Amino acid sequence: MFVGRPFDRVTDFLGVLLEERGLQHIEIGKVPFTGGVKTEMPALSVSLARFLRTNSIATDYALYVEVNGPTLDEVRAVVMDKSGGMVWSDHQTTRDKAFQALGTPRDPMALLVFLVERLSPQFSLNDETAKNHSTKQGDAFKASSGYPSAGDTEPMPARLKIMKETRQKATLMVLGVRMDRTVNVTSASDLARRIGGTKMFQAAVPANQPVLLEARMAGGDQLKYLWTIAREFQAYVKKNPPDADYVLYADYLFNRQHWQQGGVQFVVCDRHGEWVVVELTNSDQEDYQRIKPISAEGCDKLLVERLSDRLQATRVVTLEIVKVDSEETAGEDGKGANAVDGNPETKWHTQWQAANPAPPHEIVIKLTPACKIKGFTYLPRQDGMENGTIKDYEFFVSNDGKDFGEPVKKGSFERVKEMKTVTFDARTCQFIKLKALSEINDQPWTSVAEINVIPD
Ligand SMILES: [Ca+2]
Repeated sequence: MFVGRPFDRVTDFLGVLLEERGLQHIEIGKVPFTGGVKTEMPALSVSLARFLRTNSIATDYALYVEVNGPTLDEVRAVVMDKSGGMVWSDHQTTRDKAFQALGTPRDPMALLVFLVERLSPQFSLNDETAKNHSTKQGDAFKASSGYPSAGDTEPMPARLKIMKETRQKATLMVLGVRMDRTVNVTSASDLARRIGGTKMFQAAVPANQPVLLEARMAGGDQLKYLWTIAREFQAYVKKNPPDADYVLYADYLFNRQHWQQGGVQFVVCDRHGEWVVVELTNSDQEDYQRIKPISAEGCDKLLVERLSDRLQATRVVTLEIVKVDSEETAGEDGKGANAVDGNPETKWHTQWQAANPAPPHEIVIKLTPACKIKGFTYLPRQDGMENGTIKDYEFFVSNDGKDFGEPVKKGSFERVKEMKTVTFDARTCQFIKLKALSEINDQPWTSVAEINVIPD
């Protein structure tokens, strides 16, 4: 028990130090006691005894500590029993050898460590008692500092395990994607669609009314920021039980010119508001460096990959265009990269304005990481036109991007707009190539809204 200024950081820290030495049943005083300042030790003791007799305490003993002077040249401590009987007192100043040994300038925290060393024998605290110390004060200290406590993070792996086991039947709802202090339905829907696309959860449904959290970054401390978001989101979910097994909140900070500046934070809670995944990623990390997010789409991609990693679900494969034999970039935005941007509205289209090169046309895509795939999907252009829609095709895989050998599959697509799924005996590869031999109306073009692979 300490009688100090309530919620004072120094008082809290002293509690943590004593707890770490093995002291049990520590409480921080709620009523401030300031009677000692500028009085002599005997007067301080009288005044503290009076305080204890008028303010009953929940513990057997009370500890009062002062660190005084502009250069912190004095430490005074008094331990009394709950009825005000003196147990121990200590008064250390710059005249004392042990105190001098602390050197200058003195740090208040170092003085507390010094005090705890002197106090430990009074409570029979030693290395043995320190071994099995409680973490209550430490947890409270961390929570008030904004960082997670062991009590916060320890149950999370068990919850994650449950989420892994039940995810095929579980629903996950995106309650908000916050960017630049705003949140909207479209970004939540986009992220939900991307998560749904990975088949990590049975369904990912967007909320109609996204939640705008208040948490703000302070002092550039991303970890603290993440946990501020986590706590605020948890409070929201507990107050507003969701119609889903899991809920997700994302927060993106990005700079469209400089990918290094930013961070992606996200929190997944179960329907009771308990944390399952609390994650951040920034330019110090491999996935961030690889994806280089400068847009909401990039941040979505990063988040989905992280979530997938945590679930150890079918790993999300990143597709990247290596080359296309032809692309129209003047008459429209028909660049090859549009075939793997995750957006069904954009497409790769071979050249049609200045020239109309004849098929076959081909697109080569790199997979990161190399993985075992058992098929691919082809989504034809989704607008009202058919130009470029593939009829006959050959599909190849390769480890080095040069030698593609014989096709692993060849066939003909039907004349429908729906996504086509082609499967074959699973192959490990790093590169794929789709070769379009003909177009459904025998025109010279090829177009692709999206290509994706089906991991084994
Ligand atoms: Ca596209």
